[in-house]
Amino acid sequence: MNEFTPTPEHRFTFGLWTVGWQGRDPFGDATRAPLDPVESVHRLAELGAYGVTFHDDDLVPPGSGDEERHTAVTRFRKALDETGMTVPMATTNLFTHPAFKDGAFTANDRDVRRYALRKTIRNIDLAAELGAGVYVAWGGREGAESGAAKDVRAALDRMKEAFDLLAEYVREQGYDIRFAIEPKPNEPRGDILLPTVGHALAFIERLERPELFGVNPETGHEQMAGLNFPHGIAQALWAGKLFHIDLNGQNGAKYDQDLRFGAGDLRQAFWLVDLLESSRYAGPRHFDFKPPRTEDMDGVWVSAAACMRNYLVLKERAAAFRADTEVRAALHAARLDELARPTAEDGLHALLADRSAYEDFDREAAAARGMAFERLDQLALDHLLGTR
Ligand code: XLS
Ligand code: MN
Ligand code: MN
Repeated sequence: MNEFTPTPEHRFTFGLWTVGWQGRDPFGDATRAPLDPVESVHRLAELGAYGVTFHDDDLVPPGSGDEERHTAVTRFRKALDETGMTVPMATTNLFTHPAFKDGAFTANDRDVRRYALRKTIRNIDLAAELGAGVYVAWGGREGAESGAAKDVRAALDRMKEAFDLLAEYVREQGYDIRFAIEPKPNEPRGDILLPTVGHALAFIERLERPELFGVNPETGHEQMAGLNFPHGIAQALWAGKLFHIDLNGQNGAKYDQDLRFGAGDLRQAFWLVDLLESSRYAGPRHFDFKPPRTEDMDGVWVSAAACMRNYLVLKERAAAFRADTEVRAALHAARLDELARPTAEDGLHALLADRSAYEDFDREAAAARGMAFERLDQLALDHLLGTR
């Protein structure tokens, strides 16, 4: 045991669909056999995880009758009891069945929309039963490939209607559940609604009960849109809306790679861990990755263990960076403490009366001041590389 050994206190969680991914992609068949959720719970517990999450269909095979459903849930519960694993989050599969080809809450077909709501509500009951506090909603197929096919404003009305109904349901049942909307710019649709953290945050404010809604940003999804993930997370934290997070790895703007955490953009992963730890984000560190289809089952568990290890290594590296006295001096030289100070705490009238703010302001001197960011960033890189 050392500081890089995961334990349940670290609150690492995994989707059943992550380690359970069989490696089916648009060009190739499955490379791995199905994985029993009960085995996933045991293996992940042995690796030091805190919990698992699931789509309804990951746990209860689609098309199951009541008896099969009961058996699947009972076996799963037993595995949770035996291992002490938790279920902090659950979500709905509204994208695999062909009925969802044009979306779920925003499908043009009204009967599909009503079915999607009922399917979601059914799994919210199970989520509540298993003690989940967060319900994730990823709008996988809420989108379009062509312009006239989707009236985006009408679709957003339907999306709002769906979330308002779900919030009403949760309230009526007295469930202690909040929703986390997961943005993604594209894939499997050409364009998906609520494509980024920013779009989702703005949408939430239009809901009837915005306090019940936050975001579940995924590393690779923001990076697919060319965005800076730590910046998106910082804004979600700033808004009090980081209800959950999907950690993984991605190499820039391309298909959704879902690499293990730490693969892909390592520098963004470093700043992300620095941010989550320094902001004291209290939610689970949830991995939504796909062990590449090149791997056999041994490779799957290696990949899952590496997600947790990489998080802990980066946590140690970020703490070393923050504790370094030279870094503190560099932060001061880069005037981060000045950014933390309000711009006009003396008020509007004092600002207007302050000649040094405008009439006597030495613009050329300000322009000539270096920001000293390069020294600061090189110190960060040295810490990340382990050379400090
Ligand atoms: C797919 C999403 C999905 C959600 C849960 O890209 O990441 O796995 O996290 O439905
Ligand atoms: Mn993804
Ligand atoms: Mn995800």
